[in-house]
Amino acid sequence: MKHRHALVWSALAITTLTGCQQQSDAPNAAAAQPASATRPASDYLSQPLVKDIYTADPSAHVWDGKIYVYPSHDIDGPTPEDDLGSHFEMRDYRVLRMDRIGGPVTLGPVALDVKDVPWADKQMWAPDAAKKGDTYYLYFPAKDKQGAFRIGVATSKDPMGPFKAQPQPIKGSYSIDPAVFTDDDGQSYMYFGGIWGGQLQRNVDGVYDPDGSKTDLGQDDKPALAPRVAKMTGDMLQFAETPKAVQIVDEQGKPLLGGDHDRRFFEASWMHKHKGKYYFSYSTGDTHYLAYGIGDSPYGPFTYKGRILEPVEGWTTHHSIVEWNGKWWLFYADTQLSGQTRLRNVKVTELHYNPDGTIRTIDPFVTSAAKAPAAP
Ligand code: FUB
Repeated sequence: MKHRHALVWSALAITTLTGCQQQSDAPNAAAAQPASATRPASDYLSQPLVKDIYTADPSAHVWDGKIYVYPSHDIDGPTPEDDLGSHFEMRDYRVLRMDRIGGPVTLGPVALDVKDVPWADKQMWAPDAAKKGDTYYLYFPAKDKQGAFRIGVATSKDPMGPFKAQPQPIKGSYSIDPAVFTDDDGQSYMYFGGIWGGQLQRNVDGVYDPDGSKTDLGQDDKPALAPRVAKMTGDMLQFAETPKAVQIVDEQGKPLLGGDHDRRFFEASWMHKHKGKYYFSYSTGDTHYLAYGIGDSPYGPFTYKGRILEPVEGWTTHHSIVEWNGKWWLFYADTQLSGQTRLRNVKVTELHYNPDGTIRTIDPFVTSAAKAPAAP
């Protein structure tokens, strides 16, 4: 992938946060290329939740009053960067736990390793988790032995894991970035999909075409590729229906077009419910925004409403939104610790709604004006 922001920031590299380099246990991270902060810490709206490993794609949940974050575990592999994300070579997952936001973060041991997933070959990308009864479910995308992304599920009685994987991926699953939302009536839905390296465009009919497009449909004036949603079965292990397209439309009800890179879906689905409305949020990928739409049903359509987060440092942007202690929180990631797109770090900041239910756009950087002392 082209790495617009990281290229800019790496040119500015300064080394005020080398503590993370000493603490990091990311395999080969320090050896391959010394970690280095790219700006003063005070430039960033919030600070990394953990510095011992690199983490991204944070899916946060509140269970029994505690906050659990299920991130990707970034490592520094040998593969050069490309537009398919081949450099995201993650092999396992580790879970973060907090008793309160702003408090100490517990980093769990390996919760699931690719070597323990019979069908998976590589690239354990952005996961999510769910709870039903006393069982926790870890949902994760990975490439199978044929190079096609599928979505797997693993279970545990402990939210920190270890999780035991099902022997096969979810039947009929494809592409990446599962996000599982449970509605007030107890029904769970999985949202998923991602274009370019996420292969959604190679699964237009749910069948993987290894020779399909590397990017998208290549039709800028046609509706953009849509994320997918499917009801989950009662046991949370399979789709209860064939996945459907999730429509994201403009204020006139027209689907966003493939050429509308500032607004169209790229990857990183998330669903949350606020005051009875459904909020579908996602990354616009190559334009680096977190965007959202609002709808009246978990299936959509969702009317595009704007941006949640302006571009972070790093190519990717991926998030989750949860309510904790009466406030709403955005979990996201950037590359503050490393300056490298493949070595990210997760963060959290408060999210605010406007009186009309829209979300106030967040700037991940602190502006000079905001830093300046108030005039006497
Ligand atoms: O972390 C690997 C991939 O990068 C994720 O699956 C995407 O959402 C993007 O963050």
